[in-house]
Amino acid sequence: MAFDIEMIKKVYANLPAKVDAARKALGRPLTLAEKILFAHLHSDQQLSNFERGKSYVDFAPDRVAMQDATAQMALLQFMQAGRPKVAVPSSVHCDHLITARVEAKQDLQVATAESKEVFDFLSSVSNKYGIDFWKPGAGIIHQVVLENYAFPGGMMIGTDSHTVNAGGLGMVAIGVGGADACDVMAGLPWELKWPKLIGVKLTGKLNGWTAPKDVILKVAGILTVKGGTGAIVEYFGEGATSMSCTGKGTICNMGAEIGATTSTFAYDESMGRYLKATGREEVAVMADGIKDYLTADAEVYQSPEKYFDQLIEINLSELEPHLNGPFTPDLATPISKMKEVAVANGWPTKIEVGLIGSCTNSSYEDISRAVSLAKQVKDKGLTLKSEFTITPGSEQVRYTIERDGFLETFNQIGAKVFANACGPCIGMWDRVGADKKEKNTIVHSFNRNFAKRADGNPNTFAFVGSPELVTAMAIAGDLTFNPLTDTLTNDKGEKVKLDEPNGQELPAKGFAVDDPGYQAPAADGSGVQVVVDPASKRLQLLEPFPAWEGTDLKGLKLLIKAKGKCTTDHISMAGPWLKFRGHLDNISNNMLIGAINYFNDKADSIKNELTGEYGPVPATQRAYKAAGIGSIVVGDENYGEGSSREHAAMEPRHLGVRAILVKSFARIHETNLKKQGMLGLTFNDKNDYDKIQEDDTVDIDGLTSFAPGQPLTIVLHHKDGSVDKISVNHTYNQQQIEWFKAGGALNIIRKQVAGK
Ligand code: MIC
Ligand code: SF4
Repeated sequence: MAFDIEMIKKVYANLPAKVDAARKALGRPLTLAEKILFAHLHSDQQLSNFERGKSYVDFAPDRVAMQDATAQMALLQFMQAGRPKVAVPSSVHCDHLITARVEAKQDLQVATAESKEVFDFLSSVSNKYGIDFWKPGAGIIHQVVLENYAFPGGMMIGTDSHTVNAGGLGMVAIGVGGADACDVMAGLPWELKWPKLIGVKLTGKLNGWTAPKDVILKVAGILTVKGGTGAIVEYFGEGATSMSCTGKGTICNMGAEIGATTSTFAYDESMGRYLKATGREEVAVMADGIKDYLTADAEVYQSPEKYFDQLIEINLSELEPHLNGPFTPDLATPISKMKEVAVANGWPTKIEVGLIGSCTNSSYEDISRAVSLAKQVKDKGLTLKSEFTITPGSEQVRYTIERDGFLETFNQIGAKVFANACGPCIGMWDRVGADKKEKNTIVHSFNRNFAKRADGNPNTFAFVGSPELVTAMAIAGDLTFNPLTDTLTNDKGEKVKLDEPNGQELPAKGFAVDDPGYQAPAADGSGVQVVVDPASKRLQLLEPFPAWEGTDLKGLKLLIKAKGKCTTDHISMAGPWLKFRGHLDNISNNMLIGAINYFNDKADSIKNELTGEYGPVPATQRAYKAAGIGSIVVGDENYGEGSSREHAAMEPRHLGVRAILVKSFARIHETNLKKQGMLGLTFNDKNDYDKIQEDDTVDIDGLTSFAPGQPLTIVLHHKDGSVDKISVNHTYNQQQIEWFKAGGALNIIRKQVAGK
């Protein structure tokens, strides 16, 4: 049965007329992404020929998805909005708070006890406000969404950057911070800058060792972690239609790693098959009925260069398997070059662990292809050289692969099956020996590989590849092994080659599941009490942030000038800190502890200008706050890349940082800052980054006439008495300026609701 079928019917009933109106207004054929965007304009938003990368536009998304680690803040904010029920279908998924330690069952029991307070909170808030709740063990948000909620042509936002996964089923699905989710659940429009469009034409057909993952690994290599910023990536061509729906999901999922707003594919037979296999034939039939509207107009794919801002072409028949890494997902190396590159760079070549699964790569097809390699271990007299783990994406996938004997095959070669949860992908991996910080290599089929991400060890070199390649590499235990050409030695001393992986797109016997872990909300939740213990270490009700004082900001201290990559993991680390995601004051103790101080190249060691001593970032900022002094954070390119977590914006806000000044921002983080009433500024001249000195006192001028498109001025008072004035830009529109003035967007919603 499909969830919220009435909502989907309504979307499909209105979509064609909206698309036709947009085509007429623009007077040209439309891409798929444009069709979905135009079909979801908010009712108060006038249709116009929006300027890509410039116009702010209001949308009405069809649904909201949240995962446990971000849902806490999203729902704490929603509770303040004063609405009785969510305005659009919404769901909460418990997946990030489960540590992978021993194996699924035991780990799940421990996590359920450890985070009981948080799960109970999420369950009761969901129950009260009409939100679908997926219990711990049900699966990872994006896989559960793909199996149950995603539908072609729909628009969804989710409080996780990999929400984009649903593009595999033809959606425009976008990762946001909790405050955005809160707005949409409260029935308000959702604002996004009209995106640029990148077209990726896939010719040829995947074959042999190459998998959908290699498409996105290749694209990441081409576009880098910034290259998709502000754009929707639309994949098309014969290579797209010949690929499975879940494979498309993998490609869209990792589009987050190139900073893309989202990625999507046109509705095709693979999506129809997937919808049917997951019990949603009704949706497939409806989509078939309007299928011309769920793909671009024919002219677009015939002459894509006319309609996309950038065009990339990849021939799948020639595409090689890739491994991307270490430490960044865009460092792409084709497997045939890995030996040379690894040796030249001195990367440790012994593979300690291979990990498959996660929200990115745990489809039935992925697992069946990986198992076809695992089978060869016994058949060919080999032994598995690395440790090997599997993290299924959902209970439905886990149950089905168990039924079909795949888990048994993995068990036979000594693999470990972890819970259906994020686990090692988000640092919830209690890896034995990681605390020794030894240099070592792991390969995985997840999407991110920033330093410390999986096991907290900064010396773990993590490489990202397809599940089948990861399996082969784990069998060989060697990063220089190329399964396409190299042989392994078996127990008889013979040289053997691994056969190419093969698998099934969908289970021949259909999917099955005993208990999917779903909990429906109460029909009338008004009587449900949500209790937050004031003494709790894990949950804390939110206090409104103070409004802007109405003056320019004078005498700010430089908190930190961050050097190089500063992702949301550097700003608000995950792993052990995930447990404080519902407690703003406690989680603020991790603020920027991973960022590298430009002046001493150390993490979490900055000069306290009041004492002249070096100390941790959070404690220093708390000292400034106690003294009533504001501060400013300076950063490099693509600051805040890597996730949707709004804690990275709320923590500085809570601790009294007034502005973040960087060379450039990642999209979600910039919006999160604005929503929380922070100033997010960029250097007009990037070289001015070099003018910032450690002992500077900083003024921000121009705020009393803060207006869209008007630069602000930053005055740097250096210690030697000299002064530098620099011009800084911002992208605030009028509405966002109001958020800043009110001290945060939520303060405005709260007033609106109170006024009613
Ligand atoms: C991630 O993959 O980094 C996460 C953990 O899923 C984050 C969300 C979070 O930090 O809770 C994301 O991608 O947005
Ligand atoms: Fe979870 Fe990793 Fe997917 Fe994020 S990327 S949702 S942490 S599995």
